Amino acid sequence: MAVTTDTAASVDSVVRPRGLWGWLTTTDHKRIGILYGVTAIAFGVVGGTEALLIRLQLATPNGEILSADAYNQMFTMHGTTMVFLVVMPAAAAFTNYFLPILLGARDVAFPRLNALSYWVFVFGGLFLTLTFFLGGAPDGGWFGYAPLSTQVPEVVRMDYWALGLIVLGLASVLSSVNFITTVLTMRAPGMTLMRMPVFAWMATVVSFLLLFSLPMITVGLFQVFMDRNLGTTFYDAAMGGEPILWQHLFWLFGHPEVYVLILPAMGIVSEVLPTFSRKPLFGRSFVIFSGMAIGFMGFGVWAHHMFTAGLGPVAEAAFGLTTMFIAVPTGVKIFNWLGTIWGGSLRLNTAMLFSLGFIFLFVIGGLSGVTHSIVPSDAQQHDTYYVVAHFHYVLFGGAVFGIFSGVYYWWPKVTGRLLDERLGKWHFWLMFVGMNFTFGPMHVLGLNGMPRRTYRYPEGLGFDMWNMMATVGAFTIATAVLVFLANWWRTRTRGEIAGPDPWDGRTLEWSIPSPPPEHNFDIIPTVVAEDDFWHRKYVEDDSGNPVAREAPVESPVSTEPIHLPSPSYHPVLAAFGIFVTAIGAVYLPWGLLAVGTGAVITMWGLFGWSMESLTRREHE
Ligand code: HEM
Ligand SMILES: [Cu+2]
Repeated sequence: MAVTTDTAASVDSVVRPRGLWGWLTTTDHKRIGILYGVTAIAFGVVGGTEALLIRLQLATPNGEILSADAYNQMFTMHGTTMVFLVVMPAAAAFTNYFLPILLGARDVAFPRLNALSYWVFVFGGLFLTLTFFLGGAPDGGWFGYAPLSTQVPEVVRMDYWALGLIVLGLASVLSSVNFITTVLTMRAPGMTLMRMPVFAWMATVVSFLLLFSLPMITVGLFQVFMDRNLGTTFYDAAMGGEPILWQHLFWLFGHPEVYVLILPAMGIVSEVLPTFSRKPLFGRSFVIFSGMAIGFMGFGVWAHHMFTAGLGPVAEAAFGLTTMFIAVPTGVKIFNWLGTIWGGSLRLNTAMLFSLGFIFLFVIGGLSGVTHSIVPSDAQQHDTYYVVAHFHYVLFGGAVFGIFSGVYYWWPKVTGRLLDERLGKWHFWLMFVGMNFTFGPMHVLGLNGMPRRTYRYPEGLGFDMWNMMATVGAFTIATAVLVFLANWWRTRTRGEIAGPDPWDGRTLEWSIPSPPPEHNFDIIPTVVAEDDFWHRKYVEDDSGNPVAREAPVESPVSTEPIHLPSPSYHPVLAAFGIFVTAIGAVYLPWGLLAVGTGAVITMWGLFGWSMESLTRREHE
């Protein structure tokens, strides 16, 4: 390999606790990334089980598995869980682990803030899930429309929902600030913005999206909470309030959010395709700029979720048009990916298959999305299974397939071992077939008029066969997930040992050992080109084909001491305080005691945190 790794660099002598305490107090971005990933998988099992229960209930007419009330909880928690507790943290796992490495940095800009955002996220997720055991889970749908979210204040379900999302939003704001600062200040010498890997770019766009969209829903959620508990009437039409206001605030966040879910997957695919096509990404700057364009335009299309709310012809025409336009940068990316594969020498391993599956499924989801931008068709499709088909092609076929592509691609870097390819291919094909069986028929169901969020349907409407197919598909997906978990289990001990660069990669993470040492780089690399690591290994011959360098470029060996952030329990403590505060807020007025206690714990955490930094950072 190209870079010397026998470490002459000495890491400074902060004592690092082992075991559970080590994980609780870690400030290492790689460990935090692993925590995010494992947590996302755990919540994925929860959200997937909810989906299976939904599908069992709908498998046959007049389903008897769930009551109407239980069904409402299931789809609400399924949607909320999948969006906020599975896909977002899975993306955060990759960003935490790889953003610093891709930039040639030793950590994120604010390591303890990073830990705080993880712990706030975990407690927010627990808080939301806790309600299953406290008299019922949220049941107002993942977009919590008023009055569904504001009525019945004596039942606490939607209080948990509103406060849970506020807490989760806080976690996302914290990590967004951290990632943006990291990108702006921590890049290795020579790593210009345009030389940043596309995944790092997409993570940056996502961070800005979150930073600008979360304040809107946070305000909206506080108003939901106040309407429920403090006698305000923001969303109460009978008292002069306006339920449509909630829809605006929700979708001003909610539409950018769908790009928060999909852009990381697009970033992953943009790393995987070049590696396994043995070609640089085609039209790299177009991929980056179209990602930014999607980010900007994502804020201008929110009302396409509200065409049936009666916004009037001008607004409907305007939002229909912006929605059609946003398909353009998306299409640009697809052509760039196809251009990357075109004429490449493809290696069809599991990571690559998931990326190709992503392109295929995402195109289907994108096209059905364009049909929603046509207002009269949307009026027909709205709240039918056609919409459910659309967003699952994007979220499952797109986001989840992209994430699995990243899992197979980066697993050897994180664990030092390769996932088994034979099991991986089983995983891919079962998931690909299952996904199409599950969500393909939903297009037909929707066009035939089956409404979404309905817990039962009578016989003889032409729904029966398609629903059965969808349920069989869902269990096929579940089988695929089991194959993946088995692969993970097997790989722990029997997986093939991966060298530092198992795929002949292009970017900096492949220049360091697998798994990387705590300090990532012995010497911070100096970057001279896009895909810098590739150019250290290859030169081009006269016809532009890569030829391996005879003597790979060696990095010098460092003797400088390396400072790493010290472990700290203060982030967990502060996050726990926020959790206690939120629980107290659900049970006002006597919950005020817990609100106060939680606030004290949080302040204690933050105070200890600020004291500790002065004593430990001797090198800066
Ligand atoms: C095994 C995979 C999955 C199956 C079988 C499945 C199935 C379903 C079903 C049947 C519904 C109810 C539709 C309705 O009544 O409106 C639903 C809703 C939903 N699903 Fe999935 N889903 C799966 C994976 C995912 C993933 C990965 C996401 C990613 C973010 C997701 C996001 C949503 C959302 C946001 C809703 C809307 C919930 C609501 O109406 O409040 N699902 N899903
Ligand atoms: Cu939208």
